[in-house]
Amino acid sequence: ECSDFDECLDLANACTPNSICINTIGSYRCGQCKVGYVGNQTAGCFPRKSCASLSFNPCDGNAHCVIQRNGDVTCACNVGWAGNGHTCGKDTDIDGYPDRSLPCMDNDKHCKQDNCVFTPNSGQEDADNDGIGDQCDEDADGDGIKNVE
Ligand SMILES: [Ca+2]
Ligand SMILES: [Ca+2]
Ligand SMILES: [Ca+2]
Ligand SMILES: [Ca+2]
Repeated sequence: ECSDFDECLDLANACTPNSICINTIGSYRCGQCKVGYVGNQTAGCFPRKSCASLSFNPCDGNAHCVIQRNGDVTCACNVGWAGNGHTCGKDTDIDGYPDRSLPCMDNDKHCKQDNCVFTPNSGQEDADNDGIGDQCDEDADGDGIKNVE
């Protein structure tokens, strides 16, 4: 008499990790990824990115998690904070640029320091390129003569 052997219990990784294994009489089958995982038997099953999942929380403490229409998860800084969502810094004038430059400044312009910290200038215009935004540059065109004169 032959008895069935449960490959799902007795073989480590009979199916790709985190996928469903179904024992059958004399054999076994591999099914879909388990709930909360995406992928397939050949590519592997990986944790589904989710704002609710504790194992996947890439957002800054001052950011919130956003699920895009295509299922991607992104982070956005909360109101009063600016940055790329993974790193957020205080944004006093709420124009989307932080009061101080953030470590992500090489990759995202919204991590660069606001060139006019207390005046909203979401365009960061700086006609004379001296690093002081037009909105608070006493000599916006850099010709040596103050705006008021
Ligand atoms: Ca700002
Ligand atoms: Ca500003
Ligand atoms: Ca300037
Ligand atoms: Ca001037």
